[in-house]
Order: sequence, then C-alpha cells, then structure tokens
Amino acid sequence: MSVSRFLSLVSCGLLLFAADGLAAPQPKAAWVRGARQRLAKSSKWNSKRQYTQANGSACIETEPADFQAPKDNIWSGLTNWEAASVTKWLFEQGELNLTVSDDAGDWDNSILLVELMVPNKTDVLPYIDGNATAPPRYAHVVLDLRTTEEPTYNDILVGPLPVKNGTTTWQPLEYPYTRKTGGSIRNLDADSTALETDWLLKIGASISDITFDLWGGTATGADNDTLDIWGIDPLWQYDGKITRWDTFWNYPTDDFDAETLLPLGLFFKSDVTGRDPSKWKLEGWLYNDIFYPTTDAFRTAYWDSNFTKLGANVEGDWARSDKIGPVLPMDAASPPQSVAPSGSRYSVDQKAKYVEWMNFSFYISFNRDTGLRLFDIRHKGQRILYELGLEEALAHYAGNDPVQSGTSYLDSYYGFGPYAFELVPGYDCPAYATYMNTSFYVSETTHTHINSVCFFEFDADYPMQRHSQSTYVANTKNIYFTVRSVSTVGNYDYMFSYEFYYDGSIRVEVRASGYIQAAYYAHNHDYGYHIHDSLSGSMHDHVLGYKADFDILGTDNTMELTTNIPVVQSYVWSDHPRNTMKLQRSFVESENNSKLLYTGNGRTQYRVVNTDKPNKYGEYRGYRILPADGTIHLTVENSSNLVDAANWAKYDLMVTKQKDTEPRSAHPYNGQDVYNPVINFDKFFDGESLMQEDLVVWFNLGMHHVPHTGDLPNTVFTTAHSGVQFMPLNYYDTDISHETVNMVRINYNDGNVSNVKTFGQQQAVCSVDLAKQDPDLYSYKGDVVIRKFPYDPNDPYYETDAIV
Ligand SMILES: *[C@@H]1O[C@H](CO)[C@@H](O)[C@H](O)[C@H]1NC(C)=O
Ligand SMILES: *[C@@H]1O[C@H](CO)[C@@H](O)[C@H](O)[C@H]1NC(C)=O
Ligand SMILES: *[C@@H]1O[C@H](CO)[C@@H](O)[C@H](O)[C@H]1NC(C)=O
Ligand SMILES: *[C@@H]1O[C@H](CO)[C@@H](O)[C@H](O)[C@H]1NC(C)=O
Ligand SMILES: *[C@@H]1O[C@H](CO)[C@@H](O)[C@H](O)[C@H]1NC(C)=O
Ligand SMILES: *[C@@H]1O[C@H](CO)[C@@H](O)[C@H](O)[C@H]1NC(C)=O
Ligand SMILES: *[C@@H]1O[C@H](CO)[C@@H](O)[C@H](O)[C@H]1NC(C)=O
Ligand SMILES: *[C@@H]1O[C@H](CO)[C@@H](O)[C@H](O)[C@H]1NC(C)=O
Ligand SMILES: *[C@@H]1O[C@H](CO)[C@@H](O)[C@H](O)[C@H]1NC(C)=O
Ligand SMILES: *[C@@H]1O[C@H](CO)[C@@H](O)[C@H](O)[C@H]1NC(C)=O
Ligand SMILES: *[C@@H]1O[C@H](CO)[C@@H](O)[C@H](O)[C@H]1NC(C)=O
Ligand SMILES: *[C@@H]1O[C@H](CO)[C@@H](O)[C@H](O)[C@H]1NC(C)=O
Ligand SMILES: [Cu+2]
Repeated sequence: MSVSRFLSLVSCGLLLFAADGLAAPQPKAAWVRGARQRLAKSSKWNSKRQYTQANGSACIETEPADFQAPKDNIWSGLTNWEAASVTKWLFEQGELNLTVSDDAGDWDNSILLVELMVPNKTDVLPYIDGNATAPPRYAHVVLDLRTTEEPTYNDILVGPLPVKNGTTTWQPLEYPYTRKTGGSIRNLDADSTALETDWLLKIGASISDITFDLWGGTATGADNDTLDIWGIDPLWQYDGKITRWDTFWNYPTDDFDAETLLPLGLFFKSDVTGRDPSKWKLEGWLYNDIFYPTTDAFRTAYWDSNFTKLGANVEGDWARSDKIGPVLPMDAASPPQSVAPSGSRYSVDQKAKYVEWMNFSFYISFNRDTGLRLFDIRHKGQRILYELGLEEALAHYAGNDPVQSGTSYLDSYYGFGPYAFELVPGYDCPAYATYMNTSFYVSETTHTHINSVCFFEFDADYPMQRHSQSTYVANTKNIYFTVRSVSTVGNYDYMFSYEFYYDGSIRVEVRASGYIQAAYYAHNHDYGYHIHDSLSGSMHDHVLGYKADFDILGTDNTMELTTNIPVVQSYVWSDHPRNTMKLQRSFVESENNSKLLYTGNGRTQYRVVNTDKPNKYGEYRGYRILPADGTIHLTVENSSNLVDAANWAKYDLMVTKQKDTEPRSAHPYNGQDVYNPVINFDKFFDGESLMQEDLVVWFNLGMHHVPHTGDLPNTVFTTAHSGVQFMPLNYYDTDISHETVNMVRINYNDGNVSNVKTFGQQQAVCSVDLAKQDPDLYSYKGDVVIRKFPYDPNDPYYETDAIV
C-alpha cells in the first residue's frame, strides 16, 4: 500500500472523531468512565504493549509476552519493606534517641530520609558486565539531630540489607563528601517553629499598625492575616553570626499560587545566631532604600507627615494563569494531536524500571534530592553512559534589596523527588504515553507519586534526513523517544527530558515554567525590568548541574578537543599565503586544565573518545557533547551568597576522574555551611591525569533569566529552556539512522512516480477512537502516602505538599 494511503487513513480518522466531539459533546459521566478504564488499563501493563491492527476497525490493545530487564535494577531504590525495616531498626538503636517525626519538636532527634545508598561503580561493573553477584545493599539515612545546642544533619549508612540483628550496623557516612566531619553538618533550620512563632510573626505584630496602614493587612499569626514573611536562602554566615533578611508578601486572595509575585518592599534584618530566640536581635528595617536601625526609628519616620509610602502588589487576573481574552481565530476547534496506531514501540519492565527503545536501553532510578536519573545507557548493547542525571539546580538572584540579593536557592535542599508530581496526560506527555510511579521515603512515610515519569515516542516536526534529485526524493522520519518528569520546587516548575534518536544521539533538556520570584520595584532598574504596578522581574541565573559518566567502549576514556582556528597558511599550489582556517586537536590531559568554558563562536568540539579503540580509518570513536539549546554558567563571580557551596556552577564543562568517593558534585545541605560545605566541588580537581581514565563530565544547563511582562503570570517553556546533545562522532562507520524502516524513496520521472519504496514499514490501517484517547483528568491523584513506622501498607492517604 502506498504511503499516501497511510497518511489519508490516519488523518481521516482524526477528522472524523474530532468532528464528532465538536458536534455532540459526550455527557461527562460516560466520557469519564470510558477514559478511566483506558487509563487504568494502561497504567497496569508492565510489559511490551502492542496493538493488533484490525483492518479498518479500532486499534486493539494486547498484552504480549513478559518482558524482563537483563539484570536487577540495583539503582532503583529501596523496597517498601526494606525502608520500613530500616526505620524500625533505627528506632531500636537507643543511642540515636529518635522521636517519631510526627511527635518531634525543635528539640528532638528524628529521621528525615531513608533511601538506597547508590552502590559504588567499582562494585557494580562486575555485576552488570560480568557474572559477579550484585553488591550488598545499604541504606542512606539522614538524621536530624536537634536535642543539643548545636543541631546537625547527619548522613549515615545502614546495612548490609536486609536488616538482621547482629549483622546490620550503622556508621557515619563520610566517604562521598569532601568535608571530613563524620557526615555531620550544622543545621541552621532547626528552630523553624520558633523562628516563625517567636520571631517573624512577633516582629510582624510589633509593626501591625504600619502594615495595616500600608497594605490593609497583618502578619501576626492570627487567622485573618493577609501577609506572609520570609526571606533569604542561604542565610548570611560570617563574622561569627547567622544573619537573615526577611520581607513581607501579600497572600494570594484565591487558589492561584501567586505569592512570589506579591512582594511589598519592607525588609528587616535579624541576628538569629544560636538556638535561643530570646537572644536573637532585630538589627534594622529597610524601606524605599532607607535604612532604619530600630523599629522605633522606623515607626517615628513612618508616622511623620513627610514619609513616602509606596504602592503594594495585589493579586488580580494579571497573576492568574486561567484563560484571558476572546477566543483566538478557530482556537476552539480541536488542535492536531499525535497518535500511536501500533501502540508502544518500546518495552518497559515496570518492576525493574528498565526501558528499551530501538537499540537503546537503560535503567531508571529516582531519589529525593535530584529526582530522575538514568543508569547503564546502552546503544546496540554497548554502554555509552554509566550514569546521567541532575546534581543540583541553583537559582541565583541579585537586587538592590537584601532579600533578592541574598537569594541563591540550591534546590536539592527542598528536593526534586518530593515535588515530582503526577504528570498531566495529554499536556505534559502525549495521551498515549506510558507512565511510571516514583517513590521516596521521608519522615516515616513512603510517598508514591503516581505516573510521575512518562515515556513516549514522538514524531519531530522535521525529518531526520532528506535529499531530492531530478529522479528521486529520499526522506527519513525523525521519531524520537522521550523520558520525562516535572518537579515543581516552590514557585518553579522544571521539566526534565531525556531524548533518544535514531542516529544514536541523546539530548538532555530542561525547561522552566511556573511563577517567577519577583522583586519589589524601587530603585532597582539595574536588576530587572519594571513588569507590573510595583513589581520588578528580578534578574537571576538558573544553573542546573548534571553528571554524565561516559563509558565509551569501556571505561578508559579521554576528552578530545577539536577547534576550528583561523590561520594564514602557505600552500605549494598558491603563490600567496592564504587566509583560511584549520583544525587544531588537543586532549584535556589532567584535572589541572579540565574546567572548560565553551569557546566563543562554538568553534570547539568536546568529545569523549577511547584512544585505544580507533575506527578503521584511525580516527577515535567517541561521543561529542554539543551545547544545543542555550547553555550557561553562573554570571556572579565568587558569590557572597554561595562562597564554596556551588563551585560546579562556574564553568560549562568540568571533567574529573571517576571515583567512588566523588559520586556527587553537590549536597542538599551545602547551603548550611557555605564556607565549609559538605561537598566542595573544587576539591575534586587534584591534578590527576585524565588520559585514558574513567571520566565523569559535569556539565551545566541553564538560563540567564531576566523576567519581563511575558513572564506574567507564568514563565513559558517555549523560551525558558536549555539543552545539550551527545552525538556519536566517528563512533559508527555511517549514520545509523537509516537503519529505520520509517523512510521513503520516491522515484519519479516526467511527472510520474515509478516506485515508492517503503522498506517494509507497517501501514496503520486501524482507526483511532480519539474519545478513548482523551485521558480522564478526574482520576488525577497527587501524592499517595503510606506510613512505614509503624508500617501499615493498608492505610494509604493522599497528601500533596508544596512549599512557600
Ligand atoms: C483491508 O481492507 C481493504 C479494503 O476494505 C481490502 O482491500 C484489503 O484486502 C484488506 N486487507 C486485509 C489484510 O484484510
Ligand atoms: C533524648 O532526646 C530527648 C528529646 O527527645 C532529650 O530530652 C534527651 O535529653 C535525649 N537524651 C539523651 C541521652 O541525649
Ligand atoms: C560468565 O559465565 C559464563 C558461564 O560460566 C562464562 O562463559 C563467561 O565467560 C562469564 N563471563 C564473564 C564476563 O566472566
Ligand atoms: C533485634 O533485637 C531487638 C532487641 O534485642 C528486638 O527488640 C528486635 O525485635 C530484634 N529485631 C529483629 C529484626 O530481629
Ligand atoms: C483580625 O481580627 C482581629 C480580631 O477580630 C481584628 O481586631 C483585626 O482588625 C483583624 N485584622 C485584619 C487585618 O482584618
Ligand atoms: C522628614 O521630616 C523629618 C523632620 O520632621 C526629618 O528629620 C526627616 O529627615 C524628613 N524625612 C525625609 C525622608 O524627608
Ligand atoms: C539492535 O536491533 C537489532 C535489529 O532489531 C537486533 O537484532 C539487535 O539484537 C539489537 N541489538 C541490541 C544490542 O539490542
Ligand atoms: C502506581 O501506584 C498506584 C497507586 O499506588 C498503583 O495503583 C499502580 O498500580 C502503580 N502503577 C504501577 C505501574 O506500578
Ligand atoms: C574571584 O576570585 C578569583 C580567585 O580568587 C579572583 O581571581 C577573581 O578576580 C575574583 N572575581 C571577583 C569578581 O571578585
Ligand atoms: C565505596 O567506595 C569507597 C571508596 O573506596 C569505600 O570507602 C566505601 O566503603 C565503598 N562503599 C560501599 C558501600 O562499599
Ligand atoms: C598538575 O599540576 C601539578 C602542580 O603543578 C603537578 O604537580 C601535576 O603533575 C600536574 N598533573 C599532571 C597530570 O600533569
Ligand atoms: C505520465 O502520466 C501521464 C498521465 O497518466 C501520461 O499521460 C504520460 O504518458 C505518463 N508519462 C510517462 C513517461 O509514463
Ligand atoms: Cu527564572
């Protein structure tokens, strides 16, 4: 059958059902029931899904033979039972003196996190590449020890698992950190309850006459408060003091999460050193760029007749994300949508969290700090990357006010795992995508985010390849495979995508949406645009640090740079020297010179190669790291906020020798001690050779974000994005994308087609029922929580947390 037949069948089906939907909308209840059944079915299957193509009739879903990962997924996380038994065991260790989180106050010890300790690569390779047994399992536990004057967070290792009296022990976890203090780091947030009730709200109450006069509201802890108070992150940590700046924000007046758009422009400084709120000191007020050393000074000035009062930021439709304006031309008609007529052309082992698409395969892992990660990414059976995932996301603000100036969020503190919510089918991922649940264990509960990772194929809006000539045209479809999750960390939504292509390339992409954190507009035109009444779109850099542990044809790898350089060159065949260019090749020889900035004009190719295994032409086979989509590093130099807490953010690409003692470039509590963070990334660079060693490439994505009116109410994914591609370079002897059957060659002459070659690609002959394809959005759940101490898997409840 011809290709044009295939196209017309599919588009006919689409038109038919779309027209149906328009003419006679289904009653909601029936529609919902049908779609819910479909969703229940698709989230249940855990093996290869295929559709039988009945000729002309509806595509029928079938469940084929079991599909199993080749090895156990040793990165996938603790089982519910493991997490529960570790928790129970911890409560039996009297010396830890633990209190159940629900009962714990600011002066009790509690368990924050129980998760899998990712095994050492050295111990894993003999298992995944050979016949060795899987390495023993350990739990990584974070304790919040707050019974003393000097509260700490403590990373400990518990194991081996399963828990057994006598053999299971706990020990301080120190080997993955550059700071050698027994896995212990001070906790500057131990007194959050006291801070709120005994400090911030009391200060709010002390000036309620002024807040009421200025903004018609108060922040006192009363039920009718309309103001919130919060401020900088991380706290100032110098001169032997812990200092914070806070400011007032209007609460939104409805469900919209608009608070970060509603700053009010009054700031106060507190010395909050130590754990005794009675010893904390208010150190002054700032309003309209005038500093007042005491509350009395501020009040006196305020009530003076010459005091200048500035406007407030108040929620309105401008801050709400619902539809505005008249309906755009034809916009109410159903837009185009993608269908998967043959069902999924990939395999997912839901239990092992293992995926195969075309000749790619990988294991999925998920953790509290950074969410989704991929391990053992192979192409044609050969590992390309041992590990690929986010390490940390920094949002570094600036401003002439102390709160914006003092804000440098290190988001793994909040965690990407806890905020990786259920994806919205048909919006975050196509309706036909496959979903996976993710889980994490905090404060004696297991949280499961249903359908929080999705997998799908998509047809890019451009072909992979084409060529026309007078007698033929050849064209290959660009069908790619995406793994995606979204984490909403406070005001921001980060969409993380990993994409795989027929040509063997892999793309890492991040997009940002959600609410900006805006500044109060006063004297700060150098730090952002004026975007609403009293609002500045506060400038900030997003820098997202990733780890890519490449293994190109084994673990002995080298980073090669190939740069286009301009030259004046003489040639035997030319009577004048010629101004031209040539290639300059070099290696990143050691950690002495392995912090790299992308060269101007994109002239350098960065490539991980294996120099021991050249191709048949003597060129090194490798994968190139190609900044593809606006990557950045941090603008601020030697940040006063961060000091040594985010040294990974200073360059574009950083190469180190892989070490079991350097698995992470960042730690969620780095902001607790910025002068001596748990992981100081600079310390990874100790001059070691990088020639034919196991290399890790730490790379940054990000955006210089200067919000403008188009960021209201929310930043848009279209322009807030960043990405890199890893592309095979001299890796295969040819472009391998023409292995796909999804290509065509049309031979023609004198206006007549003599032959259409379709290479055995399947014809989509079944019809797609778009009504069934429409997901049931009433089945959206949020967060399913199960208490694990005492362990009760039969009593789940729903709870969706957000911060701010
Ligand atoms: C599918 O239907 C078409 C038209 O009804 C018919 O010509 C064709 O033979 C059928 N193919 C199969 C495999 O049944
Ligand atoms: C154990 O913790 C409690 C608070 O939960 C504290 O009062 C007590 O002093 C602690 N005991 C020891 C031995 O540290
Ligand atoms: C694994 O075991 C099989 C069978 O004993 C053996 O043939 C093979 O060489 C072993 N592979 C490795 C990598 O040790
Ligand atoms: C371990 O020993 C403690 C006290 O000796 C006991 O309470 C507990 O039940 C034992 N746990 C297991 C898993 O056997
Ligand atoms: C809140 O309620 C209290 C007591 O009813 C009242 O005195 C106060 O004015 C109210 N505050 C605001 C901001 O409405
Ligand atoms: C307001 O007037 C007072 C005297 O009443 C003076 O001390 C102060 O400097 C004036 N403030 C401003 C902002 O002009
Ligand atoms: C790659 O795909 C080919 C063709 O389907 C298949 O024969 C081969 O086993 C695949 N290789 C791997 C390693 O998956
Ligand atoms: C995801 O979690 C939900 C709720 O616990 C469960 O019903 C469903 O079976 C899970 N899906 C998979 C693929 O495990
Ligand atoms: C940052 O620190 C480095 C090393 O101390 C120094 O060379 C550089 O000038 C500093 N940059 C700024 C802007 O202070
Ligand atoms: C991982 O490797 C480090 C460094 O060799 C070692 O100290 C540590 O004990 C290993 N961890 C485990 C869980 O075996
Ligand atoms: C890195 O620099 C140090 C100090 O200059 C030097 O001792 C070391 O040999 C260098 N490393 C390599 C691999 O060249
Ligand atoms: C091309 O098709 C037209 C219309 O069917 C026909 O008249 C013409 O002869 C064909 N030319 C060739 C070269 O086959
Ligand atoms: Cu931003």
